[in-house]
Order: sequence, then C-alpha cells, then structure tokens
Amino acid sequence: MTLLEALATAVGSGHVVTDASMLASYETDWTGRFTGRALAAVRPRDTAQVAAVVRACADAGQPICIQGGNTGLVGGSVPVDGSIVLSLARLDAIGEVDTVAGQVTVGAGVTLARLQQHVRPLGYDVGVDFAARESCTVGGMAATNAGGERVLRYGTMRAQVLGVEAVLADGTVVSRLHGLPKDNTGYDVVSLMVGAEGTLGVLTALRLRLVPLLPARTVALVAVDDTAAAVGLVRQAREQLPSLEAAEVFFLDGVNLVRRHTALPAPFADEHPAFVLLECAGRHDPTDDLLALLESATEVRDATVASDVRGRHTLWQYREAHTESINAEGVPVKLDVAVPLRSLADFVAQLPDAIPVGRLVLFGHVNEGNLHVNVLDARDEAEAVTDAVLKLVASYGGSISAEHGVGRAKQAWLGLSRSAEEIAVMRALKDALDPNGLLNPGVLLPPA
Ligand code: 2HG
Ligand code: ZN
Repeated sequence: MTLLEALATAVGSGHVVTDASMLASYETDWTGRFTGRALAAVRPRDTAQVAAVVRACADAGQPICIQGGNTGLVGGSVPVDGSIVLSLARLDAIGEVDTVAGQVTVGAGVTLARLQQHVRPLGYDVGVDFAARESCTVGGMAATNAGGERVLRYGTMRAQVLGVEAVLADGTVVSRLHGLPKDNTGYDVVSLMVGAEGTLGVLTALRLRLVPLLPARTVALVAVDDTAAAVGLVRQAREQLPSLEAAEVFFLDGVNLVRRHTALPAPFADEHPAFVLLECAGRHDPTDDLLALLESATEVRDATVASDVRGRHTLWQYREAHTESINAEGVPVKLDVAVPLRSLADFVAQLPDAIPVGRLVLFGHVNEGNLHVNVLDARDEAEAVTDAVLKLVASYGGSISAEHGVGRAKQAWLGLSRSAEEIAVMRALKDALDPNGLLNPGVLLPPA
C-alpha cells in the first residue's frame, strides 16, 4: 500500500486532498510570507483517525505539518516541501459545559468564536481572546500557548488548559482530560504539550477552564504623549482598577494606517502620538472607577469612553484592525517580542534606528511589555530586519516571542532567548518523543 492509499484508508479518500488548487489554502500562511509544497492535506474527523494518519506517516518516514485555523503568524502551520498537512479542522466537537467544575472539553478544531458562543449563554467565558477569534482553533491556541488581550487578568492559554489528549509521533494516544486543578503525580505532560508548537505531539482535544462571563464592560481610548506615558497610565490602572481586563498600546502611524483601510473617523479632534485602550469588566458597572482614573492620571491628554456593545466594538477596532490593515499594505515582517516593562519605552525609542530598512508599525499589550513589531517594505531584507530587532530585544533581556511562538520565522534566533542548556533539554525531549523528527520539522528547534 502506498502512503496515499494508507491515508485514504485512515480517513476516507474524500478527505485526502491532493488537487493543487485545493491544496493551495493549506500551503500558505495568513500573512502570505511563508509557503511550502505539501504532498497532500489530510482531514481526519476524530482522535482515532488522527492516530491512524500519524501511524501511516511514521511507517513511511513521512514528515507531518499540523494545522488548525492557519492563522499563525510565524510560519509554524505551513508545510515544509513534501510534507503532509494534517488538518484538525474537522475535530470540532464541543462537550457539554461542566457547570460544577466550570470546565469544558473541546476538539482541537473548534474555533475560539464558536467556543465563546457555546459557553456565554451559560454565564461562562474563555479567558483568552484576540482578533483572530473567528478562525483560530483551540488546538492551535494551545500548541502556541496563545496570549492575546486578557493575559493581565487570566494568563495565557497555558493557564486555561487543564488537560489534553494528544497523538504522539508513533501514533500512541495520550489522554489526560479529567481536568483536576490539583494533581501532583509527576511530570506535567499537559503543560509540556502546551506551547510545544506541535513538535512533541498532535493535540486532538483539550480540557479548558472557563471564567465567569462579566456582563458590565467599559472601554476607554486614551490619548497619551508616548510609550512612557502609556506604561505609567497602565501601571496606575493595574493598581487602582481590580476590574481591569485589557491594556493595549498603539501609535498615530498605526491609527492612520487603520483609518486608510476602515471607515473609522479620527478618534479625537486633535492629533496625538500614542494611544492606550483600557477595558474594565465586572459584575457591576466599572465606568465610574475608570472615569476616576482618567480624571486623576496626569498622562491623559484626551479620552473617550464607551459602555454599549457598539461603542466598545468601535474603540477596539482602532486596535484590532491593525493586523489586517498592515497586511493590506503588503507582506510585513512580523515580530512579537517582550521586554521588561521598565525598558519598554527605551526599546520603542531605539527601534527606528535599529532596523536597516522598512516602515515600522508598533502596537501591543502593555502590561506584559509585549510589542508587535511589524515592518513593512523590508523588501529582501526580512532576515536583517529580524536580526536587528531580536538582538535589540535580547540586549534588554527580553523574549523573541511573547505570544506567537517561534515557528519557522524565529527558529534561527532561539538562542537569543534560551540558553544552550535549555535548548539541550528541549532537544532531549524532542528526541525522546519524536526520534525521527516527523512532527512539524523546521518549527521551533534549530537543526541539530
Ligand atoms: C494581536 O495582538 C495579535 O492582535 C496579532 O497578536 C499581532 O498582527 C500582529 O502582529
Ligand atoms: Zn498580540
């Protein structure tokens, strides 16, 4: 039996895609920067079928590229030439919400938006949220330990994942979905799989903790002078507002770019260099507390506040429309870094001179010192731009990937954020669990 025949036996021939035009959407990432030729895309419908696919590939020595919603921004979900794309999109079962524990078990292919729609009518919410919610899948979110806009309140994806089911490189299924919040019985296999970017196993299902749905929400868009003012304002917000849920920063260039690609009006009568978006949420209306902060904080140059759904959505658009607006201008170099918060303003000030070429668009999640460094018009200097930015990050003791993962894009720079000893530990784990390097080759770990 050939490999393609074995795959057809595993999932049914209708779910083995080899037609070039149909394969195309699996082969290129969302940004259009990363692409590879796949032998086929395979669409299993459950864990048993995933295990059969992985076993067939293991028997043939066939590399596998694992794909969820293909919204990743570091080239981690597109194939290296000749690999099989293992799409988890059909693993889209959502279990009943366990209202006693406040947990739910979901298939890896469930989108974040669908999960939100599933749990919100029951008074629950998902602790992680971000702009790609309509397409990103919980499997991909867990594999990359996604962060997003609520990390200051609820932590990253790792804090939401209480259990996983995963298929290892030889087809073995490891299932740990009971979701006990307290469980000290040895190595934390669940946590190990989260953030491993699919290099240690294929996540097929997740047990997630849910958070209470907070009905009263207020968003403020605040004009400030610069990054230092943004950090100062967020520090006070964090200390004074227990209901604080999000604290984002962006700049005039970004707002102008967003306005070129959306129908949004100027946010304020006067131009301002920088903006902070704050969101508070609670059981009771947090507006008065937020207004009190805005009145007392000396960093505030102007501010607009919204509590209704439409008004909040409009204010968020200034921030969330950055990614699509940037891509509408061309294929960017996308870097996603973090520096210690006390160094964020210096880092932002140094960036323009640090990059050899290109147009900078910056925005990010203030409280984690997490800045999205997007560089347009880098032409063929993407590597040089990446190198310059990531070395500057390293000089501040920062992380070369705060939330998008290492993927293919930053694999060569992993040593800037991780010591040789740590990389050796990662490699030992990889060699133990996937000795033939079949799962997501080219992702995360540099070649041995
Ligand atoms: C966000 O925070 C995402 O909106 C995407 O992490 C960031 O487009 C980006 O660079
Ligand atoms: Zn982000």
